[in-house]
Amino acid sequence: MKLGVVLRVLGDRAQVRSGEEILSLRPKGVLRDGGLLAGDEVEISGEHITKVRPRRNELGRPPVANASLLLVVATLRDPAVQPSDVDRLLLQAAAVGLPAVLVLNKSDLATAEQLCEFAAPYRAAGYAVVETEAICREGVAQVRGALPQGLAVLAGPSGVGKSSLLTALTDIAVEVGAISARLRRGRHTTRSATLYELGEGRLVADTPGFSALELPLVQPWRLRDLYPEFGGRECRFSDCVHRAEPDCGVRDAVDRGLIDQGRYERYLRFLAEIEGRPPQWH
Ligand SMILES: Nc1nc2c(ncn2[C@@H]2O[C@H](COP(=O)(O)OP(=O)(O)OP(=O)(O)O)[C@@H](O)[C@H]2O)c(=O)[nH]1
Ligand SMILES: [Mg+2]
Ligand SMILES: [Zn+2]
Repeated sequence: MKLGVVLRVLGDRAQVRSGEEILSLRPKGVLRDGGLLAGDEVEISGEHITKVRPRRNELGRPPVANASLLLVVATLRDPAVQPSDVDRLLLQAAAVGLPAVLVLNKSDLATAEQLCEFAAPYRAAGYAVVETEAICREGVAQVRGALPQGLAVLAGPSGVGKSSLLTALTDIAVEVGAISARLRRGRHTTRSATLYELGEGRLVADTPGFSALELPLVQPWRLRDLYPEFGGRECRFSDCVHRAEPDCGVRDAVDRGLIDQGRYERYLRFLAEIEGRPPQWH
Protein backbone atom coordinates (compact mmCIF):
# COMPACT_ATOMS: atom_id res chain seq x y z
CA MET A 1 0.00 0.00 0.00
CA LYS A 2 1.24 3.50 -0.90
CA LEU A 3 0.18 6.88 0.47
CA GLY A 4 -0.45 10.06 -1.52
CA VAL A 5 -1.99 13.54 -1.53
CA VAL A 6 -4.74 14.43 -3.99
CA LEU A 7 -3.62 17.41 -6.08
CA ARG A 8 -6.75 17.60 -8.20
CA VAL A 9 -9.96 15.73 -8.90
CA LEU A 10 -11.04 15.68 -12.54
CA GLY A 11 -14.09 13.67 -13.55
CA ASP A 12 -13.48 10.04 -12.60
CA ARG A 13 -9.75 10.52 -12.14
CA ALA A 14 -7.59 12.09 -9.48
CA GLN A 15 -4.09 13.42 -9.80
CA VAL A 16 -2.12 12.24 -6.78
CA ARG A 17 1.37 13.01 -5.54
CA SER A 18 2.98 9.93 -4.04
CA GLY A 19 6.62 10.27 -3.08
CA GLU A 20 8.43 11.47 -6.19
CA GLU A 21 5.65 10.44 -8.57
CA ILE A 22 2.50 12.13 -9.81
CA LEU A 23 -0.10 9.49 -10.60
CA SER A 24 -3.43 9.57 -12.37
CA LEU A 25 -5.68 7.26 -10.37
CA ARG A 26 -9.26 6.08 -10.20
CA PRO A 27 -11.13 6.53 -6.94
CA LYS A 28 -12.97 3.37 -5.86
CA GLY A 29 -16.65 2.97 -5.00
CA VAL A 30 -18.17 5.76 -2.93
CA LEU A 31 -15.08 7.93 -3.38
CA ARG A 32 -16.06 8.35 -7.03
CA ASP A 33 -19.10 10.53 -6.35
CA GLY A 34 -17.75 13.63 -4.72
CA GLY A 35 -16.20 11.63 -1.90
CA LEU A 36 -12.72 12.84 -2.73
CA LEU A 37 -11.35 16.36 -2.28
CA ALA A 38 -8.19 18.11 -3.38
CA GLY A 39 -5.93 18.00 -0.34
CA ASP A 40 -7.10 14.54 0.76
CA GLU A 41 -4.50 12.10 2.05
CA VAL A 42 -5.22 8.75 0.45
CA GLU A 43 -4.18 5.11 0.41
CA ILE A 44 -3.31 3.72 -3.00
CA SER A 45 -3.43 0.17 -4.26
CA GLY A 46 -2.30 -0.35 -7.85
CA GLU A 47 -4.37 1.95 -10.11
CA HIS A 48 -6.89 2.74 -7.39
CA ILE A 49 -7.45 5.04 -4.47
CA THR A 50 -8.83 2.71 -1.85
CA LYS A 51 -9.22 4.89 1.21
CA VAL A 52 -9.25 8.51 2.40
CA ARG A 53 -7.42 9.20 5.64
CA PRO A 54 -9.44 11.14 8.26
CA ARG A 55 -9.49 14.86 7.36
CA ARG A 56 -8.06 17.47 9.70
CA ASN A 57 -10.58 19.91 8.23
CA GLU A 58 -12.78 20.35 5.20
CA LEU A 59 -13.98 23.50 3.44
CA GLY A 60 -17.23 23.50 1.50
CA ARG A 61 -16.48 26.33 -0.87
CA PRO A 62 -13.83 26.07 -2.12
CA PRO A 63 -13.91 22.25 -1.81
CA VAL A 64 -10.54 21.47 -0.23
CA ALA A 65 -9.43 19.24 2.64
CA ASN A 66 -6.56 19.51 5.15
CA ALA A 67 -5.76 23.20 4.71
CA SER A 68 -3.39 25.03 7.07
CA LEU A 69 -4.30 28.58 6.01
CA LEU A 70 -7.04 30.32 4.05
CA LEU A 71 -5.95 33.22 1.85
CA VAL A 72 -9.10 35.28 1.30
CA VAL A 73 -8.50 37.29 -1.88
CA ALA A 74 -10.51 40.45 -2.61
CA THR A 75 -10.19 43.52 -4.82
CA LEU A 76 -11.64 46.98 -4.32
CA ARG A 77 -12.24 47.28 -8.08
CA ASP A 78 -12.78 44.92 -11.02
CA PRO A 79 -14.53 43.20 -9.37
CA ALA A 80 -15.71 45.50 -6.56
CA VAL A 81 -15.49 43.72 -3.23
CA GLN A 82 -18.62 42.57 -1.41
CA PRO A 83 -17.68 42.79 2.28
CA SER A 84 -20.22 40.08 3.08
CA ASP A 85 -18.32 37.66 0.77
CA VAL A 86 -15.12 38.40 2.69
CA ASP A 87 -16.91 37.90 6.02
CA ARG A 88 -18.51 34.63 4.89
CA LEU A 89 -15.14 33.20 3.86
CA LEU A 90 -13.54 34.27 7.14
CA LEU A 91 -16.43 32.61 8.99
CA GLN A 92 -15.99 29.37 7.05
CA ALA A 93 -12.33 29.33 8.05
CA ALA A 94 -13.09 30.11 11.71
CA ALA A 95 -15.76 27.41 11.82
CA VAL A 96 -13.16 24.72 11.04
CA GLY A 97 -10.46 26.33 13.18
CA LEU A 98 -8.42 27.52 10.21
CA PRO A 99 -6.37 30.74 10.40
CA ALA A 100 -7.07 33.25 7.61
CA VAL A 101 -5.21 36.13 5.98
CA LEU A 102 -6.94 38.78 3.88
CA VAL A 103 -5.15 39.54 0.60
CA LEU A 104 -6.20 42.79 -1.07
CA ASN A 105 -5.04 42.30 -4.64
CA LYS A 106 -5.00 44.81 -7.53
CA SER A 107 -3.68 47.46 -5.18
CA ASP A 108 -2.82 49.42 -8.35
CA LEU A 109 -6.56 50.00 -8.92
CA ALA A 110 -7.18 51.71 -5.57
CA THR A 111 -5.61 54.51 -3.57
CA ALA A 112 -3.61 53.79 -0.43
CA GLU A 113 -6.38 55.52 1.51
CA GLN A 114 -9.14 53.31 0.08
CA LEU A 115 -7.09 50.18 0.83
CA CYS A 116 -6.45 51.30 4.41
CA GLU A 117 -10.08 52.15 4.98
CA PHE A 118 -11.27 48.76 3.73
CA ALA A 119 -8.61 46.87 5.69
CA ALA A 120 -9.09 48.71 8.99
CA PRO A 121 -12.05 46.70 10.39
CA TYR A 122 -10.31 43.42 9.56
CA ARG A 123 -7.00 44.54 11.06
CA ALA A 124 -8.88 45.72 14.15
CA ALA A 125 -10.52 42.29 14.37
CA GLY A 126 -7.04 40.73 14.45
CA TYR A 127 -6.67 39.50 10.87
CA ALA A 128 -3.44 40.01 8.97
CA VAL A 129 -4.10 42.01 5.78
CA VAL A 130 -1.63 42.06 2.88
CA GLU A 131 -1.90 44.40 -0.12
CA THR A 132 -0.65 42.91 -3.39
CA GLU A 133 -0.34 43.60 -7.08
CA ALA A 134 0.05 40.10 -8.45
CA ILE A 135 1.10 41.08 -11.96
CA CYS A 136 4.23 42.96 -10.87
CA ARG A 137 4.62 40.79 -7.74
CA GLU A 138 4.27 43.71 -5.35
CA GLY A 139 3.50 42.44 -1.84
CA VAL A 140 3.84 38.81 -2.93
CA ALA A 141 6.93 38.23 -0.75
CA GLN A 142 4.79 39.18 2.23
CA VAL A 143 2.19 36.57 1.28
CA ARG A 144 4.93 33.98 0.84
CA GLY A 145 6.25 34.89 4.28
CA ALA A 146 2.81 34.19 5.76
CA LEU A 147 2.61 30.67 4.31
CA PRO A 148 2.81 27.93 6.94
CA GLN A 149 3.91 24.34 6.46
CA GLY A 150 1.18 22.47 4.66
CA LEU A 151 -1.55 23.78 2.41
CA ALA A 152 -2.55 27.42 1.90
CA VAL A 153 -5.79 27.86 -0.06
CA LEU A 154 -6.50 30.85 -2.32
CA ALA A 155 -10.21 31.65 -2.21
CA GLY A 156 -12.40 34.50 -3.45
CA PRO A 157 -14.67 35.61 -6.29
CA SER A 158 -13.86 35.10 -9.96
CA GLY A 159 -11.46 37.68 -11.38
CA VAL A 160 -9.78 38.86 -8.18
CA GLY A 161 -6.46 37.35 -9.30
CA LYS A 162 -6.16 34.05 -7.41
CA SER A 163 -4.46 32.34 -10.36
CA SER A 164 -2.27 35.41 -10.92
CA LEU A 165 -1.17 35.21 -7.28
CA LEU A 166 -0.52 31.48 -7.63
CA THR A 167 1.80 32.22 -10.56
CA ALA A 168 3.51 35.04 -8.67
CA LEU A 169 4.06 32.70 -5.69
CA THR A 170 5.17 29.57 -7.49
CA ASP A 171 6.39 30.67 -10.94
CA ILE A 172 4.02 28.06 -12.33
CA ALA A 173 2.08 29.46 -15.28
CA VAL A 174 -1.63 28.72 -14.90
CA GLU A 175 -4.52 30.01 -16.97
CA VAL A 176 -5.53 33.58 -16.15
CA GLY A 177 -8.74 35.12 -17.48
CA ALA A 178 -9.63 38.63 -18.59
CA ILE A 179 -12.26 40.60 -16.69
CA SER A 180 -15.49 41.12 -18.62
CA ALA A 181 -15.39 44.75 -19.81
CA ARG A 182 -19.17 45.10 -19.48
CA LEU A 183 -19.80 43.35 -16.16
CA ARG A 184 -16.40 44.05 -14.55
CA ARG A 185 -16.44 40.52 -13.24
CA GLY A 186 -14.26 37.49 -13.82
CA ARG A 187 -15.25 34.69 -16.20
CA HIS A 188 -14.69 31.64 -14.03
CA THR A 189 -11.44 30.74 -15.70
CA THR A 190 -10.21 28.24 -13.08
CA ARG A 191 -12.42 25.15 -13.14
CA SER A 192 -11.27 22.94 -10.28
CA ALA A 193 -9.32 23.22 -7.04
CA THR A 194 -5.69 22.30 -7.71
CA LEU A 195 -2.68 22.00 -5.41
CA TYR A 196 0.75 23.28 -6.46
CA GLU A 197 4.00 22.65 -4.64
CA LEU A 198 6.19 25.46 -3.38
CA GLY A 199 8.85 23.17 -1.88
CA GLU A 200 9.85 22.66 1.76
CA GLY A 201 6.51 21.07 2.57
CA ARG A 202 4.48 24.03 1.46
CA LEU A 203 1.61 23.81 -1.01
CA VAL A 204 -0.78 26.38 -2.43
CA ALA A 205 -4.22 25.63 -3.86
CA ASP A 206 -5.74 27.64 -6.67
CA THR A 207 -9.53 27.34 -6.64
CA PRO A 208 -12.46 28.41 -8.84
CA GLY A 209 -14.19 31.72 -8.09
CA PHE A 210 -17.70 31.58 -6.69
CA SER A 211 -20.71 33.85 -6.79
CA ALA A 212 -22.73 32.86 -3.74
CA LEU A 213 -21.40 31.65 -0.44
CA GLU A 214 -22.92 29.56 2.29
CA LEU A 215 -22.59 30.40 5.94
CA PRO A 216 -20.98 27.64 8.00
CA LEU A 217 -23.20 25.00 9.57
CA VAL A 218 -23.30 26.29 13.13
CA GLN A 219 -25.97 26.78 15.76
CA PRO A 220 -27.25 30.39 15.64
CA TRP A 221 -25.85 31.20 19.08
CA ARG A 222 -22.45 29.83 18.02
CA LEU A 223 -21.99 32.32 15.18
CA ARG A 224 -20.74 34.96 17.61
CA ASP A 225 -17.78 32.73 18.54
CA LEU A 226 -16.46 33.02 14.98
CA TYR A 227 -15.84 36.79 15.33
CA PRO A 228 -12.43 37.41 16.91
CA GLU A 229 -13.34 41.01 17.78
CA PHE A 230 -16.30 39.86 19.91
CA GLY A 231 -13.97 37.90 22.19
CA GLY A 232 -13.28 39.21 25.67
CA ARG A 233 -16.32 41.52 25.83
CA GLU A 234 -18.41 41.41 28.99
CA CYS A 235 -22.14 40.74 28.56
CA ARG A 236 -24.72 40.34 31.34
CA PHE A 237 -25.89 36.98 29.89
CA SER A 238 -23.41 34.26 29.02
CA ASP A 239 -25.59 33.17 26.08
CA CYS A 240 -25.86 36.73 24.76
CA VAL A 241 -25.98 36.83 20.93
CA HIS A 242 -25.27 40.57 21.05
CA ARG A 243 -28.55 41.59 19.44
CA ALA A 244 -31.15 43.05 21.78
CA GLU A 245 -30.01 41.79 25.19
CA PRO A 246 -29.42 44.37 27.94
CA ASP A 247 -25.87 45.17 29.09
CA CYS A 248 -24.23 43.73 26.00
CA GLY A 249 -20.49 44.39 25.83
CA VAL A 250 -20.36 43.88 22.07
CA ARG A 251 -23.11 46.42 21.31
CA ASP A 252 -21.42 48.78 23.70
CA ALA A 253 -18.11 48.35 21.84
CA VAL A 254 -19.89 49.01 18.52
CA ASP A 255 -21.43 52.20 19.95
CA ARG A 256 -18.02 53.33 21.12
CA GLY A 257 -16.45 52.65 17.72
CA LEU A 258 -14.25 49.80 19.00
CA ILE A 259 -15.98 47.24 16.78
CA ASP A 260 -16.72 48.09 13.15
CA GLN A 261 -20.38 48.95 12.54
CA GLY A 262 -20.45 47.25 9.12
CA ARG A 263 -19.04 43.96 10.43
CA TYR A 264 -21.58 44.05 13.28
CA GLU A 265 -24.55 44.77 11.01
CA ARG A 266 -23.57 41.96 8.67
CA TYR A 267 -23.24 39.69 11.71
CA LEU A 268 -26.88 40.46 12.60
CA ARG A 269 -27.96 39.65 9.04
CA PHE A 270 -26.01 36.38 9.06
CA LEU A 271 -27.52 35.50 12.44
CA ALA A 272 -31.04 35.98 11.03
CA GLU A 273 -30.09 33.91 7.97
CA ILE A 274 -28.90 31.02 10.13
CA GLU A 275 -31.98 31.23 12.35
CA GLY A 276 -34.11 30.99 9.21
CA ARG A 277 -32.53 27.72 8.08
CA PRO A 278 -34.29 24.40 8.70
CA PRO A 279 -33.07 23.09 12.10
CA GLN A 280 -31.14 20.16 10.60
CA TRP A 281 -28.93 22.69 8.83
CA HIS A 282 -27.74 24.38 11.97
N1 LIG B 1 -4.65 45.57 -12.47
C1 LIG B 1 -4.40 44.37 -11.97
N2 LIG B 1 -4.90 43.29 -12.61
C2 LIG B 1 -4.65 42.08 -12.08
C3 LIG B 1 -3.87 41.91 -10.90
N3 LIG B 1 -3.83 40.57 -10.62
C4 LIG B 1 -4.53 39.96 -11.59
N4 LIG B 1 -5.03 40.85 -12.49
C5 LIG B 1 -5.86 40.57 -13.68
O1 LIG B 1 -7.14 40.15 -13.27
C6 LIG B 1 -7.69 39.25 -14.23
C7 LIG B 1 -8.21 37.99 -13.53
O2 LIG B 1 -7.11 37.31 -12.95
P1 LIG B 1 -7.16 35.76 -12.58
O3 LIG B 1 -5.87 35.45 -11.91
O4 LIG B 1 -7.57 34.92 -13.74
O5 LIG B 1 -8.36 35.75 -11.52
P2 LIG B 1 -8.96 34.49 -10.69
O6 LIG B 1 -9.28 34.97 -9.32
O7 LIG B 1 -8.05 33.33 -10.81
O8 LIG B 1 -10.34 34.19 -11.47
P3 LIG B 1 -11.17 32.79 -11.61
O9 LIG B 1 -10.20 31.70 -12.01
O10 LIG B 1 -12.18 33.06 -12.66
O11 LIG B 1 -11.79 32.52 -10.27
C8 LIG B 1 -6.58 38.98 -15.24
O12 LIG B 1 -6.82 39.80 -16.37
C9 LIG B 1 -5.32 39.40 -14.51
O13 LIG B 1 -4.30 39.82 -15.40
C10 LIG B 1 -3.34 43.08 -10.27
O14 LIG B 1 -2.66 43.03 -9.23
N5 LIG B 1 -3.64 44.27 -10.84
MG1 LIG C 1 -8.29 31.45 -11.56
ZN1 LIG D 1 -23.59 40.63 24.16
